[in-house]
Amino acid sequence: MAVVWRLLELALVLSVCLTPALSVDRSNFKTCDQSSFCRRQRKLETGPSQYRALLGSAKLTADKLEIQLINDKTKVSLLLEVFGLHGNMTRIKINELKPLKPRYEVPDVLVGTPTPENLQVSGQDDNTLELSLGGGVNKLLVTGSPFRLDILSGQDLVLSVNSRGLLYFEHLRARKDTLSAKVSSAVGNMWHKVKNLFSSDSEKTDAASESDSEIPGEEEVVKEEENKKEEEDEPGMWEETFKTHTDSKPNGPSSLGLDFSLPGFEHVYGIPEHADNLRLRTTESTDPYRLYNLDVFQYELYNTMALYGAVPLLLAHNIHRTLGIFWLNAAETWVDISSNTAGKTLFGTMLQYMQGGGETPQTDVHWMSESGIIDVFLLLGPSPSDVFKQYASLTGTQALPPYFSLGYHQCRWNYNDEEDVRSVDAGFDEHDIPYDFIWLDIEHADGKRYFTWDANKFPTPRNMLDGLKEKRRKMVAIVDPHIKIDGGYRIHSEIRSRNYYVKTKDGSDYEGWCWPGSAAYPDFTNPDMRAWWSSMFSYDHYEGSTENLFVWNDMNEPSVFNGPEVTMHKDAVHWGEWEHRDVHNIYGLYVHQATAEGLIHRSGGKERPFVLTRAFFAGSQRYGAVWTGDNAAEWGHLKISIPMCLSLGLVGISFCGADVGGFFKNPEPELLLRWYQAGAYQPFFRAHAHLDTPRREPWLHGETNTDLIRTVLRERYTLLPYWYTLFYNAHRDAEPVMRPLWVEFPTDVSIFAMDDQYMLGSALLVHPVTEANAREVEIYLPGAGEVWYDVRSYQSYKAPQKFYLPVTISSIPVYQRGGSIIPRKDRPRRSSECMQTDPFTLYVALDLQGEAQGELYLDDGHSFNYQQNEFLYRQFNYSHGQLTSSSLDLHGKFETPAWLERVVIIGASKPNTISLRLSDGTETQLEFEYDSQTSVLTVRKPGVNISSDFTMSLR
Ligand code: NBV
Repeated sequence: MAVVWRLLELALVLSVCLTPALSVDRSNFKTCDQSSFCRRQRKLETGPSQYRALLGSAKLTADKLEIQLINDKTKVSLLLEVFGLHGNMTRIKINELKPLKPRYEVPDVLVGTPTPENLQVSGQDDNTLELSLGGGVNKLLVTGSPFRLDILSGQDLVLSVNSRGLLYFEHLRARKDTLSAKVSSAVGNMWHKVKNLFSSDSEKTDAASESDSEIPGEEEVVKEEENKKEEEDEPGMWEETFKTHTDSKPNGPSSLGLDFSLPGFEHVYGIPEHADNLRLRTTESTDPYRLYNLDVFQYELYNTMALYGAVPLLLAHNIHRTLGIFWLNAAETWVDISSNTAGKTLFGTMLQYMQGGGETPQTDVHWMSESGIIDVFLLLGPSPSDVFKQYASLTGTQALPPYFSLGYHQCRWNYNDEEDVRSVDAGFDEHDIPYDFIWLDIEHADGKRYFTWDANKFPTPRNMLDGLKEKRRKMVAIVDPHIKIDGGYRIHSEIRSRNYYVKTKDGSDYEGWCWPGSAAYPDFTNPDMRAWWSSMFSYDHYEGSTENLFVWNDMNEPSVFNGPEVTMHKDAVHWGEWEHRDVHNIYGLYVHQATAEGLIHRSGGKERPFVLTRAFFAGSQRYGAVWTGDNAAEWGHLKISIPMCLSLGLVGISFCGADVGGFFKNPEPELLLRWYQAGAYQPFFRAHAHLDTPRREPWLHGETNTDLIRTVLRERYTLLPYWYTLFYNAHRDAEPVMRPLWVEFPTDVSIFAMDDQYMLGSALLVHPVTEANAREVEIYLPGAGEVWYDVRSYQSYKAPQKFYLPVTISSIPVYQRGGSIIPRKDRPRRSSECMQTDPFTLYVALDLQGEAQGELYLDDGHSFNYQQNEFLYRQFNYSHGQLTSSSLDLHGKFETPAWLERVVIIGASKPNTISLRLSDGTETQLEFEYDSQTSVLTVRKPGVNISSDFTMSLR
């Protein structure tokens, strides 16, 4: 067996090494047509819905409206629940009125029960019920026949649900002509009985509580339901075969789908993860966007295929409004996007508009999931930041990362042994290049038994970690969720004896092939399993680990080499008897969560964790960082890292990065350099490389390149105070760190699809060079009446302005927005921790009115003490020749020796004198220099502690 496995491993590695051009083997992954529920749903035709809402059955309680829906063809009844939610949100749930057995409702994603808001009936006629939402700002119209929902804001139609009649709900049914049918129906009945035995009166299931229902007209409905006509079975409903794998589908068809129409919207975004542009394409002539966490070997660019993670949140934006549709379902999901302007040129659309003949542009979105229920949140904005806050109120915000995790990470598959680690670490010092983390991949562990060390290569892990600690640096080791089946491996034996593994449909432990050979998969959906896993990170369990060792979860889609589509069989069984089908997309989140909680736990709840994950779902932002998986050393992959991270930022996951240099293949020096230059301006900054590639540490590419990479890395480190402040704002207020231009300039239509440049916070615009041999780059600086400054030359540009910027190999086009203040630390050091008490410089970029504002957030950078107010949150304000520093949060108290060493005012005129006054009234005169060429005023040594209130006056 071991020999077979070695051969298989060799074949895998060779296939990686020998593949000349990179392209995914598409035949390994399903198309919509090969996924039977997608095929069934996609062939539905738009038109009047088959469903009727029985308005007579409406039951309005303080926080929700319930109405029964009936399918006029099949006579199957559904229950619609509509919730008005605080903060301009509406939730719609649709489930079967009487499912044969419970259907999965995604737990653990919502951070709490969303706060309800009163719904009131504000109008009614034979076929319509009008409800007021959000204190009357919005209205919800429920149309009985054909069933649809419309949300209006004032007189404007914002969004319609089921207006194209694609509501589809495959009710659970007994399989015809088989014994299993009788069994499953008996199981269903039994479930109702058992549930009623244990539930409180209010929770009793419909089957038992029919007679005392308060819903008028229900009797009539229930009778109709009894007459339900089963549709004919179609191929794939009860069994589905893909390549050599057969999905046994014991529950039969269970899919659901719903359409949403967005009048007035032409730009939609989100639903990562796909290697595609920021603006979602229409999918009329391609497959829908697929959300199904998959380990895709050598993924292709610009298509709708699923990748490692899935966040079912779609955003729509126009000049008046931003809105979101959050589809809370963890099963395989496909999203079709169509538009009535698709295929028309911009000119054609405009002409139609000007001639008055044009229909309103509209985007239609059709969601389809394989199982579960329909549970969808409509986030009504209206501004981009409202939508971010609304989504964060449901799923949480970005965890505040440890400060040092925003530094540079040096990774490769593999750093081979302790000596290798020592010499790479020393290389950084020899070449005077800062870095914070060195990473270990799968071979560091003993035979890929995670939580252990290879005794030959890493005999003294603690010494190695202590060596790094002395230099104030850290390490990350990989811990994957596939566990080697080996009786002598403690982790395996414990999981097995505790019965924590995912099961096959027949009840045995599910086994698959992965890196360690035959492996089993802990059931992370089980809270007890997660708690146990977390406890494995304590220092006594994870031998050789220390507080400067952090973790990386790879392969957590989960990746199963010999499974269908390289993942787990859908009929595998999880905790609570749920099928893998139901939980697939949330599995990776649970792995990440349990790991992050493990790191918190090992510190007694004191220290913030750093955990990187490849698979993710809605809510993963709460647990750490995400990277875009196995990209390639190709220019296209560098370019697409921008929209991929922007899309993640829009759905709450700000801590995103792509492997710098490209994972597969070998980057030429120019590509590697350009990638460093781009990566330095992306939130998670890690170089990584495939095991087969030549070494590529920063100093291996000639002196000039080493110098250039050093410059970039130092630039990253100077900006860490700004990055950290942005992460605090992401953590506190759900603001994406890396954001599309339209988030900052929401009415400039020309930038709605732009994804070769973006904003970092609201102050920096970045346009990395992503083309080979670039001589110039087309820059667009938005914002009527605004001004921008090149951060290196200080050249100013009035906006809006488009121009070609000549570039050299050292250029990284970055512009500071007039009106902003950016805190920096300009002294180069070995690592971010070495900079902790270093002084600050403020870069004040004046707008055309001579004003500017900015912020600085600061704390100890590693603990949770900030939650006890141990932080500083400063505001800087420049106006009328005065720079003031004050506290933005009076509760925050954090002591730091760091002082202000310089203030650089860009776009300034020359003053005669500059004085600094402290809050105790003391005043000092300051030295300064003025460069009339660039209009830059440099104020030397204000010398105040960064936490002091002060006023600096220019006269
Ligand atoms: O653990 C090995 C690699 C890892 O370096 C990479 O970052 C992951 O995305 N891992 C995938 C498994 C092998 C990929 C060919």
